[in-house]
Amino acid sequence: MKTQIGIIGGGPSGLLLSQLLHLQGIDTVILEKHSREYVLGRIRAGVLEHGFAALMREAQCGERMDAEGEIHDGFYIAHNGHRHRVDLKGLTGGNSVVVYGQTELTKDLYEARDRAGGVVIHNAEDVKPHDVTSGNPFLTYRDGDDVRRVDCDYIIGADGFHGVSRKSIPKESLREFERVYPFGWLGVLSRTKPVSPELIYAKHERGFALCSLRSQVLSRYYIQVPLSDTVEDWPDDEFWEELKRRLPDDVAGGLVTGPSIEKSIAPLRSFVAEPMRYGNMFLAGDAAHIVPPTGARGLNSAGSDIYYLYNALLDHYKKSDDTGLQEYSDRALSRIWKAQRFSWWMTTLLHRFPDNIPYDDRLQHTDLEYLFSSQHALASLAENYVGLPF
Ligand code: RFL
Ligand code: PHB
Repeated sequence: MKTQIGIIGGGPSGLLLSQLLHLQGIDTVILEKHSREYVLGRIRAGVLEHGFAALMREAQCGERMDAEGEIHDGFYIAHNGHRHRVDLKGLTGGNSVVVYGQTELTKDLYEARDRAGGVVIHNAEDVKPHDVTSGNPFLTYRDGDDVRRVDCDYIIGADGFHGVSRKSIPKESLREFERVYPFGWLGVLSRTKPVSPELIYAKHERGFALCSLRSQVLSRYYIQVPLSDTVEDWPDDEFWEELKRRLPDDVAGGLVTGPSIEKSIAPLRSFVAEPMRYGNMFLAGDAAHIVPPTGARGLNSAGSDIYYLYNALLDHYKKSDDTGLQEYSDRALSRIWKAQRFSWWMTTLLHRFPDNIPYDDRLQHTDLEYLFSSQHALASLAENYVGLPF
């Protein structure tokens, strides 16, 4: 098989790039390790910055997002039994975020690829990039007993944190930066009315909690848990009791509980691999960087990579201009590091760190006090949360 762009990974990054390029007449093939059902079964992000939403519209995939997604002009931070609203719209001069699940967005992208006859090969085993530093790179994958080959101009590694693309780059050509946090998030999805129409990020001495949602009948809640905990340690009743303990009384009193329809634990990690290019292979999204979910930056950062990469590839094919491709890694990383800083800061601000000394606790408390006493500090939080410009 021959294509212009060979994409490893059929998650949001790979699908969005493929769809945007298709609309410009550029051909792609996506190799995805798992089945579509598996990819769509993962419950992940819920908050889209306005720039990501604009990219979905540009990809002609924004219709359902605009009809069913919710525009949120603010969210709450709770601590010491009280809630403070962060007025995103007021603080940023009119910007907001869209609450629309990654699952739905991925479904919309798959449907768009189907309608356009796009090639997405599922259950592609042993995907490998080859001759990446040559002018003729190619991918191979296994289909049963057959090994198949896809020749392309460029390879895009959009295969997530555990994918093969980053791992195929020689160690001496890549620098990795990492911080692992000593806790995870236990997430529960339930068919219940959300406790609050806007998200609540809650700091509590027992640990962080987040009240989020997918719609007015579908709630998503998270609590900070030790890394040693498993899903089996958290029957639904115990989860709801612990969540209530961590929320202000007036919020906990209004919490509607019900059976969980999904429950999982995600460890928290910050990670960046530099540069995001090796020869003619470009990394995008979680393949190159990970953030703890506290700042809702992960999928949105994948979106900014795709924006830079899409425009760079357009310049290459339409104008024979390779500046964008040459500068891709630097441009993407400049924004990525800002998302890293913000996610690290939100995580540090709101979680309970088991090894904190009393001095650290006082600083954490002061950080929050300062935030709600300064319009400048709040504006900085808000401009990062709605997404810095691409
Ligand atoms: P993905 O989604 O991991 O997709 C990668 C795809 O590549 C496939 N793959 C391979 N294919 C072929 N060969 C191989 N060897 C392969 N190895 C892997 C995988 O099967 C998969 O289909 O990466 P992508 O596309 O870069 O998208 C990134 C986002 O998924 C991620 O950043 C977000 O989900 C992070 N995130 C959030 N981001 C936000 O912007 N806002 C949020 O509110 C938010 N909440 C979250 C989150 C992530 C979470 N978890 C579980 C990590 C909440 C949670 C709990
Ligand atoms: C979610 O709804 O899954 C969600 C929302 C905000 C975050 C993280 C996750 O910061």
